Amino acid sequence: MQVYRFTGDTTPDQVLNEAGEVVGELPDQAADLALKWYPFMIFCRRFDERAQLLQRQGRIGTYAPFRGQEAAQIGSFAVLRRTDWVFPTYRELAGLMYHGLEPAHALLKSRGHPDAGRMPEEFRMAPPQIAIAAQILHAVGAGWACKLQQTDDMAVVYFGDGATSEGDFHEGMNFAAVMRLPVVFFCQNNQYAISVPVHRQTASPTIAQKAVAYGVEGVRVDGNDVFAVYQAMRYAADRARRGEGPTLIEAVTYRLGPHTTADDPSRYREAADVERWAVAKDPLVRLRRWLTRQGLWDDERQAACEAEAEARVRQAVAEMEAYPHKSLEEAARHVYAEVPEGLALQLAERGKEAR
Ligand SMILES: Cc1ncc(C[n+]2csc(CCOP(=O)(O)OP(=O)(O)O)c2C)c(N)n1
Ligand SMILES: [Mg+2]
Repeated sequence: MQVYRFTGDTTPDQVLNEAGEVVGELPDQAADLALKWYPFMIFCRRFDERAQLLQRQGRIGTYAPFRGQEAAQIGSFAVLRRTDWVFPTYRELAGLMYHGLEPAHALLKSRGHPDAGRMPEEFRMAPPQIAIAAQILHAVGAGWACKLQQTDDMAVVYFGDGATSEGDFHEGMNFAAVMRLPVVFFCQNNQYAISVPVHRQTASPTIAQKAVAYGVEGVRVDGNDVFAVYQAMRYAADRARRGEGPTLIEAVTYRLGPHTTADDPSRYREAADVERWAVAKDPLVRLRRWLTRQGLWDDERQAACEAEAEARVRQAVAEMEAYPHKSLEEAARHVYAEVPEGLALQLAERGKEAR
């Protein structure tokens, strides 16, 4: 009797350990890459903290923090070309801004602004998906189009650990594998789907191993190690562009903030656990340690970089607040080609109230 049982190693790949020491293969031009990435990671961290405060001040609505996941996002987006198709969730703002989305635009979603979902035409970026895992099917379709058009572009879909319990994940993986499509399935395993921890989400020891059943390659990487993420994404992208089919990447990371500004994580997770990830495993701390060892970083640079990040965040907030408002009517018309009767009635009622 042949019994299929997982006997693999669950340790994620690393290039830098938590002390910032090299334990794997650094990419070429690692120093140049790190000097580009690290300041951007600082900017993203400040952006994220500020967005949460803006919500508390009532200046924006619900916001989903990505704090702790900067390396997973920036390390993977760094591999993408402008012509690749990107299908993000609501938690990928660091990656999207790295790809070129204006920070002010990135905040529009939390303002409920109709333009938030209108991604700039110079990118092949779908609007952030809220319905869990639905974008996986769109990405597979885009990957199929890339293949039919015989380009070497690819589609990359971002999703969380929770999304792997949805049917869309299984359908997407299966179809992409059978059709050998150029799709990278990038799962940020941030340990939680709102309050549900990953061990209650799946009985698999890893998410990466789910790839095996579909005939897809699976990679489990330390998502807080920007070099390791970059290497894994390069591997997957090279396979996709060479016509070798899809790869599932599981980036093991941690959501340092709440699920959204409407969530209180102290009700379902231990402060000590959060502290462990926030202190020992912070992706920014790890990269800074490596840069410092290389003699490429010091307190003075850090201070200058923080000041620059602060100025950039300030400017983004000012631009977001100066962005022209839309009327309720325009917001309704933006959603529907023809305003449905119920909504038309409500708009008419509101018009009467305003008079
Ligand atoms: C189809 C669907 N079901 C439920 C929800 C409610 N919901 C919003 S976020 C979320 C958790 C998703 O967790 P995960 O996929 O791990 O992504 P994360 O938020 O951790 O980035 C759920 C259940 C939804 N948006 N869509
Ligand atoms: Mg999650």
